[in-house]
Amino acid sequence: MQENKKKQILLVGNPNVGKSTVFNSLCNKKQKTGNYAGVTVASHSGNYVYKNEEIEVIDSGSYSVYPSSEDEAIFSKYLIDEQKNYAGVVYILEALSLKRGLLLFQQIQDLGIPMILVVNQIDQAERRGITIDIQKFSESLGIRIIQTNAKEQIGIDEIRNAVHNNEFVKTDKISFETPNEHRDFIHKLASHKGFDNEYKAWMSVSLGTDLGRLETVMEQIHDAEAKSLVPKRLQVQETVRRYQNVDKILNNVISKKPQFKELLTEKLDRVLVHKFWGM
Ligand SMILES: Nc1nc2c(ncn2[C@@H]2O[C@H](COP(=O)(O)OP(=O)(O)OP(=O)(O)O)[C@@H](O)[C@H]2O)c(=O)[nH]1
Ligand SMILES: [Mg+2]
Repeated sequence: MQENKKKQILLVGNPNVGKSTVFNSLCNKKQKTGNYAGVTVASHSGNYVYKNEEIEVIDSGSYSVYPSSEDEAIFSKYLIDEQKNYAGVVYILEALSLKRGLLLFQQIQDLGIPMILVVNQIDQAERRGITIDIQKFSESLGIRIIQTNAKEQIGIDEIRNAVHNNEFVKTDKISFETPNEHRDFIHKLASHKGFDNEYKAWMSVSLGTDLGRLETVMEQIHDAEAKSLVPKRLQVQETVRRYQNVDKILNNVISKKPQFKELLTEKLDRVLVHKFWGM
């Protein structure tokens, strides 16, 4: 992950969403991908040329904002501290698990990182009669959405085009609201540490000692509240709040057509509970 002239993009998303499949499709590679979580253990780098522009692609593999392994911690640091090295993140959502995917998406969005959003495995949603109102979805997230079936190369050129045109979007509206009881402290911390947004301050506290940040933060602040903050508890609090927010968005966006089997059951039910025929 060295600084160079090529435009660099990072593929990020939850396990098994199709990052490596998108990576292979973009770079015309035939590397093996698996259908179980954690197949990509270390980050992979590849290249492609589109309209005379050379793009370097990094497949982030497994990643979390709150890292639980060395690999994740290295990538996390790169994502936050080395923004000048890359053009943006291509974030992959899986059509069938939007809720889980949006959690990580909004965390990265709240860090002020420019992103392009992809909903992959749209064929799986169609197969199950699940409709995603892409227009509404896109409006509520404030970002354009590219739909792909990476296995069949559908939508891959749209990603290439969006990357070429630098359609990465950075929002300044943070979706995570600091809980009331911590607001004063987080506010103080953000200005003390010179964070350009409060979520970064929240995250530095929630990270605990992993990146050696908490000690320095707390030593400098001498705040009674700081000593009572438990990082893991803050992470849980954040997750709960974010899921409430994500649920609200998805309720207006996802609908499910009943499948043939379900329609049949419904018809049978109607016959069975009929006031004359049913008992
Ligand atoms: N039906 C369908 N399957 C897909 C699509 N994209 C990927 N897959 C399959 O989904 C599974 C996971 O894909 P990967 O590309 O390995 O996912 P990943 O995000 O790299 O997974 P990790 O590296 O383990 O986090 C594989 O079996 C792929 O063949 C798609 O658009 N449609
Ligand atoms: Mg992978």
